[in-house]
Order: sequence, then structure tokens, then C-alpha cells
Amino acid sequence: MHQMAIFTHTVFHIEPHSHMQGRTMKTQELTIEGMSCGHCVMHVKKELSKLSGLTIENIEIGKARVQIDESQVNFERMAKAVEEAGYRLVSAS
Ligand SMILES: [Cu+2]
Repeated sequence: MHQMAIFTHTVFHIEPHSHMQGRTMKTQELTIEGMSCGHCVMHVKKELSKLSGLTIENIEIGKARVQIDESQVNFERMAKAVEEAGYRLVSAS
């Protein structure tokens, strides 16, 4: 019974991604200020991954490359997520 609950939970979270197929995703290179180690990378990764319409391709100290669905994600939303992690989004291009 417990296993079943976990399975349902997983499906619930995976489902929204299937709706993204066919959408145009745009690559964005993010410059992030204040990151200095692997923990910073983890924090930024955690917050950015909460945004629907955003797929993380790579994150390293000071920068990240993501794919965004522009109908769901803009600079402000990414900046807010980065800020939530404790850092500052300087630019996205
Ligand atoms: Cu750190």
C-alpha cells in the first residue's frame, strides 16, 4: 500500500512534463553572482528545478545553462528562484 502511494506521487510529478512536448524551448545562459562552491551549485539547482517550464542543462559555479518555455518562465521568475537560493542572477542571454 505504501509502495502504491509512492508510485502515484511520482506519476503526478512526471505528468506535467509530457504536456511540454512540442513547445519551443529557448536556451538561456545564466550568470549568477555569489556562488563559490558545490553547495551553492546544489542550492541554485534545487530552486531552479522548482520552476515549471524550465529544464536545467548544466549548473556550475557562477553560471548555468537552462532551457525555458518562454510562456511560463521569464527573467524575473529565474531571478526570484536564484534569490531564493541566496544568490543573484546577473544576466540571462
Ligand atoms: Cu557554496
